[in-house]
Amino acid sequence: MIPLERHPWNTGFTWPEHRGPFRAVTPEQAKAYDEQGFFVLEDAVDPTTIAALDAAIAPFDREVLDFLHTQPDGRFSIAGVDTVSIAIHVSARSTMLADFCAAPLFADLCHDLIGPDARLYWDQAVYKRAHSSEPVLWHQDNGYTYVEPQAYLTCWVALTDATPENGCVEVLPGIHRNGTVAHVDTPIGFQCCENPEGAVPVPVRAGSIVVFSSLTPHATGYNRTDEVRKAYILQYAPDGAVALQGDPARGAPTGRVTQDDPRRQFPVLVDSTPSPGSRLF
Ligand SMILES: O=C(O)CCC(=O)C(=O)O
Repeated sequence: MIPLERHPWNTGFTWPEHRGPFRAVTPEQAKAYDEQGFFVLEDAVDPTTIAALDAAIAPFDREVLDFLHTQPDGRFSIAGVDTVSIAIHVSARSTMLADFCAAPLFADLCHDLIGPDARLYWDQAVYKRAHSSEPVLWHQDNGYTYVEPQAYLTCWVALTDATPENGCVEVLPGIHRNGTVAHVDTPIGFQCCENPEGAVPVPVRAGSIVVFSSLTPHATGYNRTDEVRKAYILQYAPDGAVALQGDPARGAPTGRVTQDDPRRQFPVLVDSTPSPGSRLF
């Protein structure tokens, strides 16, 4: 295993093993999640729903592209008209997307991999533009915003086929078990390693979901094709999760913000019961 440096705020982490009983995952998938930090739910979302997601996200992606076109060089943070467009918190603006995020499949995944009480923590559509000019660098999701508990759940829903040619997810197995590692802040995003040995490309068909931990280092390469590669990314955290504020290079966190914004961080599982009705708009 690559000896990546620990994040300064990561002291005393123990990976929570998943022992069941399970509702959505097989024992083999739970084992893969525990040992490798990821697995794939093949063809989990039907083509009609994928088309509906694509249609629901389209105006938000258009809005992001219009905004990026007003920015110097068409760029804002890691996004750019010639690289990747990222539409965040779209479930707060679409009943269809909110319902999708609260669907029984995700409530059951939360039950299996998060615990009895879970909320949507974050959702975003990430569209890698045709012939994109940059990769998404190797990072853990918890390397961007440091959340506690550190281990939350990312579901990368492929809206188009994702291949090595158009920038599918690549993961680095095993690292997740040590918790959050140190990241450097580069002009094109946070980075925890470069060209790591043992990286695994995860090509998937549209409708499949790459399920991985917030602690699983991952990256996506260039899109070398003529078509946009589309993904809708849903993240779930235990109820009561907090985001730590501050600069890890400058010492201890300066604040803790509970992740329970009712507009976009609604409960999906309450006391092990799916809770789509508890969304607020
Ligand atoms: O979908 C992508 O290209 C990368 C997305 C990603 O790594 C993320 O949102 O953390």
